[in-house]
Amino acid sequence: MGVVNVTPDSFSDGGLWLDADTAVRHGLDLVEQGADLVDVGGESTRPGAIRIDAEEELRRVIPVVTGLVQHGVQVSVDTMRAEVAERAVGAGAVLINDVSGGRADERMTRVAADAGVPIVIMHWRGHSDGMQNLTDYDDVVKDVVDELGRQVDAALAVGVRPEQVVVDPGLGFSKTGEQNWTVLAHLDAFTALGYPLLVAASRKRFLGELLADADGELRPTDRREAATAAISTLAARAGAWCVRVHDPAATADAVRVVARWGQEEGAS
Ligand code: PMM
Repeated sequence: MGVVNVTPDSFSDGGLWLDADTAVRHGLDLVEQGADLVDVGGESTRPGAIRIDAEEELRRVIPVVTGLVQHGVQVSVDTMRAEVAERAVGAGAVLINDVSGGRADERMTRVAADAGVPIVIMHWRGHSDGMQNLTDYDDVVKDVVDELGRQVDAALAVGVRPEQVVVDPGLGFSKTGEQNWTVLAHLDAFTALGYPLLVAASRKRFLGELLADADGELRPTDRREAATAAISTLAARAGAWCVRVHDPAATADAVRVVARWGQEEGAS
């Protein structure tokens, strides 16, 4: 899954694809690089981000979804708003990616149930302006799996079918850098939920921290690609169905390597 953030303020590509034509061209470029899906979002979820209104989100997202669908691209919509999801699916989006996993807008799961498209249920404790104050866990893996399981149950209760569900641990959402690493090392606990797993580590701050220079200066976002590809490899190896990345070229190759490696193991 390649990412097109139609936002002025996303942490790694904010402001680059704000114009709809530029965003569509970028989406096509992601497909060229090997992305099977292009995730279009109009609202930044970076820590501390302030929400925009629905009208502005629709204005940013719908023309880009429409443009990419016209080019035959499989589009997912990254939104916490049922109205945006509904309009995007109407414009041809094939997947709803809700980072709040149905918790920000109570109508979201019903929209997904009615539309019949897959929905990403991400582990989520609260909006971006306060989420980094919500990082207390007794056991981060167990607690995140349990809470995510409850979010899935809530979606199923309003009519989302099990085969529509994709789960995501939500790296960086109400999680410290250390907690992200612990979650990544235990992806088996998430695949055990029995749904396809999406992992979105691309360029996130914890990679900048890992690769910081001797003065503690974080590695800039545009130089976190090799680390992102390494995580894509390990996540695919751990059974992830999808990895969400900003620059798919290296990741697309990495997942092919993992698939080929796995075939060999299956044959022996
Ligand atoms: N992270 C971001 C945005 N959308 N969607 C899913 N499913 N999982 C994530 O972890 C996730 C997401 C924030 O990153 P961005 O600003 O680079 O898009």
